[in-house]
Amino acid sequence: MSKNREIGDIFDSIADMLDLREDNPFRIRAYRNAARNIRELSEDIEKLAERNELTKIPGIGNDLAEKINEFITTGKINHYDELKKKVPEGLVELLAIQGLGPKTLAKLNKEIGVKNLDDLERALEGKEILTLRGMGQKKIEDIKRGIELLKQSGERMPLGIALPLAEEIIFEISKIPGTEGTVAAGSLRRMKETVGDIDILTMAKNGERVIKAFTKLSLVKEVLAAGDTKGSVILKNGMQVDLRVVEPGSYGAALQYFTGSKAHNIKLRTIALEKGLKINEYGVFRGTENIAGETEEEIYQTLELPWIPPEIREDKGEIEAASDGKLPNLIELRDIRGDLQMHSKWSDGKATIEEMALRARELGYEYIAMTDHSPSSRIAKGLSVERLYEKKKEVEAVNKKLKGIKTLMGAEVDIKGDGSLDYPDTVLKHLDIVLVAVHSGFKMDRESMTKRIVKALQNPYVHALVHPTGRLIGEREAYEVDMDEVIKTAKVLGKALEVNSYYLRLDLNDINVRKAIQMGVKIVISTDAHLPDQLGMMRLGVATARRGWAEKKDVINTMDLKGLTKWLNSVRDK
Ligand code: DGT
Ligand code: CA
Ligand code: CA
Ligand code: ZN
Repeated sequence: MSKNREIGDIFDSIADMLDLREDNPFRIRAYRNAARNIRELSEDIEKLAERNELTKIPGIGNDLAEKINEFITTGKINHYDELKKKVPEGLVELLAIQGLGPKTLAKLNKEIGVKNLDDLERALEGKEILTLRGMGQKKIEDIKRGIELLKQSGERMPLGIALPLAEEIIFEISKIPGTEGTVAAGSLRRMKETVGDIDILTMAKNGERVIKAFTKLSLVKEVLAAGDTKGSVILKNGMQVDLRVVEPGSYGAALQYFTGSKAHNIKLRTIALEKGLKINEYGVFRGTENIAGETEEEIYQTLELPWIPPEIREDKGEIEAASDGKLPNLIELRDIRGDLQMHSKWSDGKATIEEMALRARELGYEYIAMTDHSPSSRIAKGLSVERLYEKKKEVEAVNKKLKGIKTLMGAEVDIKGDGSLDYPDTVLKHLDIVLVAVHSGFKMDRESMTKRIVKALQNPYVHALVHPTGRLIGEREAYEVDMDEVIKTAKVLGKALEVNSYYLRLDLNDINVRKAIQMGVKIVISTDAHLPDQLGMMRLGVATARRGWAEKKDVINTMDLKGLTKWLNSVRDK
């Protein structure tokens, strides 16, 4: 459904450019809404267009439907091309800077001629910028920090965007005649939270023909290289894809080599040398004799190692563990028995409790927890105590109606500035599961933030701290907090820490997961889904937990309902 994504992206860029031109806010919002709704469609937009049903999409009127049809029939949108001529390209890119909104940017452009990042950085160092209304030293510092963050995230793409894209490309490549065993390699296969580029490997006899077909895929914008074993392209969304075509005899060697990480491979090469072997992307060699290459297993075997899961190939002790027979038995997606954080229409979710429960049942889950927001999260339509009890009745009704899936009544409760919670204990004790989170006041100093979170965990009714560091990949840094202290507190009190699977969160990250489980703290992997489709993000959370060496026993939502209920009760009995 790449057209859905393409059109969504174009509508977003149109909104960006209109924003910079200080156009009508309603129009801008209309484009953004439309973009989101198109991306969230569960059907191909071309099919809807064929049936003349575009205006059935929420937020799409005749005007936008016409633009969608224009794109489907001609491959472009005139309005978009016209706008692009009027707004400097460098300026649009600056919108990605956190702390710099379209209004300020428009002013910077109009009044001091900022057209790109260079201009902006120069302006931030000068005096003239201080003459702009609303621009003080604090604002300047905020923008500088935003630039820093953007540069750090660079061109890296969140795993949650790259993964479905890679799957689509892999599907397309496997349709090219003569290809076999097409798979992802590189950081994508290692499920790193962001990827620099997508690496794909396939087997084929006629490499040149495969590469040629690859460069002609409809997602491709630009061809960087096209030989007979390697092709590189830039996709329409700016992402680079490298395809390598190998022979069956060296498939395993190439897969191992191109999966990396570089650090892991370097260590393997050293071990090979000690054994008098040479290892490269074609195989393992003793002198000129090729002794392995077809499968990854045999590559590792020649080095007297068991196969190592890609997610932990980072040279962080996995090779030593493998050699000692102490590799972790990593958790798998199929171990997950339920999802313990999600939202319904009661707060800011887009589906009913029943719709969420039904999808969870389809996924084979045994239970879910409905954890809508608490009153302080006003934008997220947090529930008053009164509404919370009304919702509890609906949960009970759904449980009566649906067999085979149990819905636990829960809440995601705001941790207030002083560490107290957004519902009183008299209310919390009536909930099956209580999650706590920081949703405001991110800019506290480290000591106060640590105290705030520790105090929240000390509440006897609390089960888990969710999205524990508050970071949003490429958008917002983690707040200042002493995670070691938080982990220690969780350990002492027997509380769980979440790995939030939402693709921009993945919070705890791999490093903190590893710290937590080393301390013996339990993890809960949940999606924070606001629609049924988002329940599918569980695989990103599981991957993050795997990167942190988590095993099934470390994760509470691998227990069956009985085990989980026992655990939930035991937390409160402590
Ligand atoms: P990325 O794309 O920045 O997210 O990270 P990777 O790990 O996918 O890196 P990439 O795309 O540059 O290369 C893919 C893999 O190829 C990498 O993980 C290991 C292997 N590789 C690349 N360059 C070297 C190298 O100089 N030495 C070794 N041993 N392996 C390399
Ligand atoms: Ca890569
Ligand atoms: Ca690459
Ligand atoms: Zn939330």
